[in-house]
Amino acid sequence: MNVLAQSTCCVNNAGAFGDGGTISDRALGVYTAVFWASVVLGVIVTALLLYAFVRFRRRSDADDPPQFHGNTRLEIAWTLVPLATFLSLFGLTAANMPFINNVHAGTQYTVTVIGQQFSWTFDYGASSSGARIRSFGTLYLPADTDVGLNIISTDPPCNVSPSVPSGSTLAAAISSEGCGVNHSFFAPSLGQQMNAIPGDVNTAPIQARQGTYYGQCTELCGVGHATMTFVVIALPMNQFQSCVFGNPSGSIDPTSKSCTLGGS
Ligand SMILES: [Cu+2]
Repeated sequence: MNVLAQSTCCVNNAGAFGDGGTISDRALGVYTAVFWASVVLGVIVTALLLYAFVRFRRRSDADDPPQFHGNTRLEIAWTLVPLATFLSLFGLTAANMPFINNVHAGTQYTVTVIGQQFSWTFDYGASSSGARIRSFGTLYLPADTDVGLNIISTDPPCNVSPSVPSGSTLAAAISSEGCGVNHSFFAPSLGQQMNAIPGDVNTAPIQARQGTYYGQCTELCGVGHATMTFVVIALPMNQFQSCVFGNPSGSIDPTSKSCTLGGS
């Protein structure tokens, strides 16, 4: 519902090929390099195959096409060229993984992302009055600024159905196992995805250009899984400050001007 309620102003690409920020830029850069390397390799291999089909085909029943065995130069070439190709693509991927996975050095803002059945809460710390500063269903970010995410799941609750006799083996099994539910924070156009696992804190960096982005839970977590959507709004820094930290009581008013893009 909150997705539909958003204004159509400033909505960025919601797909996985969005250019939402520096992290998605890196992911897209690796993807593009791998894609074009695959296209070039595919064209070369297809051309060589077609050439070999035609050039070395059997022309008649009596014809014995030329046989190749132990052509050392050919064998070295078709071993080294793919090896060098795949090692360089592996190197490119491995070199970019820390930037995509690890909270960047010097990051000043940390937001705790709380997944629960079936919604997302975002916690920005304590206000001057000691109250938690939280937003629900919408993650506010300062634009063009590195932010660290601590991603957790607060599920259980472990609700044993009243139809299961209390004290029974079944009730004990339900309450001791299988209550913890994983969620997964996924903001495709910002190039970030991380599981939310009960009892664990997973960290991830996030960075967004000014705009509105959509996200969703990507870990099947129960009957309301499909409703676990969220919105990311990247505001200019001064707007972000007054939207999130401007109220001593800690509350964030999503309808306020400071929390609205283009509001100021
Ligand atoms: Cu889910």
